[in-house]
Amino acid sequence: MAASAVASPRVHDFKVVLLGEGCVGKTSLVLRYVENKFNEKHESTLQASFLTKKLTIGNRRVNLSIWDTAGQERFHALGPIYYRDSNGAILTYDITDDDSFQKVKNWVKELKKMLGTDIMLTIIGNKTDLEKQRNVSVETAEQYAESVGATHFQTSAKLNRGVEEVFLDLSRRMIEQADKQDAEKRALSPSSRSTAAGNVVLLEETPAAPIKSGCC
Ligand SMILES: Nc1nc2c(ncn2[C@@H]2O[C@H](COP(=O)(O)OP(=O)(O)OP(=O)(O)O)[C@@H](O)[C@H]2O)c(=O)[nH]1
Ligand SMILES: [Mg+2]
Repeated sequence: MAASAVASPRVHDFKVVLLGEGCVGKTSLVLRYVENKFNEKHESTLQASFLTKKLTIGNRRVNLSIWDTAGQERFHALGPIYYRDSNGAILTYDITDDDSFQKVKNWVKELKKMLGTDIMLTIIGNKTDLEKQRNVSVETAEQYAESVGATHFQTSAKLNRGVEEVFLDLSRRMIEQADKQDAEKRALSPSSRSTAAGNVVLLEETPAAPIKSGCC
C-alpha cells in the first residue's frame, strides 16, 4: 500500500490568470494553447472566461484553471476577483503597442501590492508575426521583467509560436513554489519541530567540549 502511494504522481491544481490591455491577444493565447485554434476577429471578452488544461511534467500532474480576463478598462475593477488566490499570472502586451506594455507595468505593481511574492509572474510580448511594426524592444521588456522577478516570453498566438513554452515554464515555477511552501509548512509542523530540537542538542554537544578546553 505504501509503495503504490509513493509511486502515484502528485497532482497540483493551479489557478492562472491572464491580464493585459484589450486586444493584445489574451483570449487568442488561451484558445491556441487549449484548443489549438485561432480567430482573426476580435471578440472582446466580457468580464472573464474560464478554460482548463491538464499536463504532466516529470512525475507531476498539473490541472490548470485558466482565467482569461477582459482587457477593457471598464472591467479593470473586477481584476481582484480573478487574480485573488491565483498561483500564476500571465501579463500580456502587444509588441506593436507601447501603451499595452505600460499597462503590464501597472498590473505588476497592483499584483505585487496585493499578493506580494506568492504569485509567479510571466510577461508575454504577443504578435511577434508583426515584427516590422514592433514598438517595444525585446531588451527593454526583458530588463523590466527581470527587475520584477518575472520571466519574459515572446509569442505569436496566430502562428503558434512560443505559446506552449509559456504555460510549461509557468507550471514548472508554480510546482517549485508549491514544493517550497510545503517544505516551509513541514518545517513549522510540531513533529518536525521536535526533530529540529533534537538536532540542536546534538549540535550543542559536539562543539561545546573543544571550545571549553581551549579557553580555560
Ligand atoms: N497578428 C496577430 N494577431 C493576433 C495575435 N493574437 C491575437 N491577434 C488578434 O488580435 C485581436 C485581439 O485578440 P484577442 O485574443 O481577442 O484579444 P484580448 O486580449 O483577448 O482582448 P479583450 O478580450 O478585449 O481583452 C484579434 O483580432 C486577434 O485575431 C497574434 O499573435 N498575431
Ligand atoms: Mg479576450
